[in-house]
Order: sequence, then structure tokens, then C-alpha cells
Amino acid sequence: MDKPKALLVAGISTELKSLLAEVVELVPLNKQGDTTRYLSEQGAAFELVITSAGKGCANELMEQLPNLKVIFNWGVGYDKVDVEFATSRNVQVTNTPNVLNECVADMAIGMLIAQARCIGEAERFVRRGEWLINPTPPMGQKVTGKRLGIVGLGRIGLEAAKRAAAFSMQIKYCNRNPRDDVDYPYESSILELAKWSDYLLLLCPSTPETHQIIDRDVLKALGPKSSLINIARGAVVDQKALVDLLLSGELGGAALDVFEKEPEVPKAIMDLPNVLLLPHVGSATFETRTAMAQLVVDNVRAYIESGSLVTPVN
Ligand code: 8YV
Repeated sequence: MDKPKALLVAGISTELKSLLAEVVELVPLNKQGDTTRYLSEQGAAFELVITSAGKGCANELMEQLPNLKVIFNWGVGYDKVDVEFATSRNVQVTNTPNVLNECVADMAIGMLIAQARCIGEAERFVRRGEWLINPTPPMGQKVTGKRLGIVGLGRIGLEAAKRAAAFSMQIKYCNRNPRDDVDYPYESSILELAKWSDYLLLLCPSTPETHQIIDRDVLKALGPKSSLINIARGAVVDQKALVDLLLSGELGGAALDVFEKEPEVPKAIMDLPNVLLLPHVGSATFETRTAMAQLVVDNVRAYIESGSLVTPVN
């Protein structure tokens, strides 16, 4: 039997490509010349779209695929897919939850410690040869026993809290609603949580409700002795305010894995020693990316074989 065609609209790993090739005929949109023309001629041939969390699937693209049935998203976050719009067109969306919880939580704590203890800056100090002429390397802030505020205590947040507890950190969290399955104190106001926190860790999804939920007031409340750790999405933070307050010293520091317009990083903070900058690598381990790839393929296979999905979003 012929393999169904799947339109690939984002950059994905070689591993995911070869796993997908076993179940579908993968057609990369960016290799089809004039995409508008291609889609107007061939768009009706695709029921399946493969994409990444970073790229998603624009509404205009969905409109050019009249027979689209499923968008398979390589990533847990699906903020680049308008799920309501997809649902209105009877398009299902899948994501890759759970398999990345541990690695993202590891990285969140790694970022927190790296920023607090100036690991990046100290490493650059050695590489620059500065240690040879300067006997005082950068000095950081203590982590053990400090106050960690978590914005978004979901599946990844719970893993991060578990790790932070092993560092004897005091933990509070803010969610839409308190959880009834944890003992960590709940704080309904992000502003109050920021005031209390030495480190404010963002792990909430990017939705219209969380857009720039970390605004100038929250960042000011966090203050000059505390730091923001963002491994969620750039859109959750008012990036302009973040840059202003880091430059003025009204915010103590930041560890950032995500940005408003990735891969663009604000030039003004590039050289700040109290800022850790990463290229969206929260889930980037061989093990986790393999598990994410496998889950995409499991969804595709289930759909082809039985019309069902393993991890549907809508
Ligand atoms: C991406 C992420 O999935 O899962 C998410 O939501 O942000 C990342 O893990 C990864 O870059 C592959 O698209």
C-alpha cells in the first residue's frame, strides 16, 4: 500500500525524519519552489502536517490545505498552532507531553544554578586567560535553602520542584488554580510570589492568558537581589521591561532559554555577566529528543492504522 503523504513545514531532526520515512512519504514544503503555487496545486493532497513547536502551523497554511486532518507537533508546547481555529476546521493537533519533563526540569535547575553561581561567566574568565592576571574570579549567590517561586506547577514544574527540594529550597507556586495533590504553598498573585522569591522560575504554557504575565511590575517586585529563570516561552515575559530592568540593575539577573523573537536575542543584554543565555535547549538531549521523535511517529502510525491519536491536544 502507498504511504500517505505528510507535509513537513518545519526543521526537524534527522532522526525524526528517518523514523517518519518508515510510515509516510515526507514532503518538505521548503523544497517545493514557489510554495504559494505548490500549495494551490497540491495542497488538497495533504491530510497530515508535521511541524515543530517553534514553527507551528499558521492559520493561512491550514486554509491552503482543504483536506488537512492532523497537525503533528514535535514538542509539548503548541502555542504556534491556533488550536481553536484548527478545531473549527476539524483538524486535530498532537504534541509530545511527558517524555521531556525530566530533561527540561534538569535544565531549569541547571540554569538556576549556572546563573546564581556565574558558571558561564567564570568559564569565560578561564577561556579568556583572565585567571592568569586576575586572582578574583566572579562570585555568585547561594542556591541551597533559598526561595524558589514557580509560575506553572504542571508536569515539568513538579519535576523541577522535586529537584529544588533536594537543594533544601523553599518552594511556593502560582497556577490558575491551586493543586490538591501537593504540599507546596500556593500563591494566587504573581506579584506577591515575585516579591517573596529569590528565584522566579517560569514553566507555564504560552497562551493568550499568560501573554507577558511577567510584566514590568512583577520584574520590579522580583527586584535587584533576585533572578528570573525562563524556560517556558519568550511571550510570557515583557522582554522590553526585562532588558530595561537588567540594564538599570533593578532586576538582579536572568537565565533565559527562550526569547520573544527567537533566535534573536536582545543585543543590549549579550554582555551582561549576570545573564545566562541559551538557544532554546530545554529538551535537547539525545534521549529526550529521541523519545519526542518516537511519540510523533507513534501518533502518525496510530492515525494511519486506526484513525486514533496517542496524545491529542483537541
Ligand atoms: C521543542 C519545546 O519541542 O517541547 C517544546 O515545547 O519548546 C522544545 O522542546 C524542540 O525545540 C523541538 O521542536
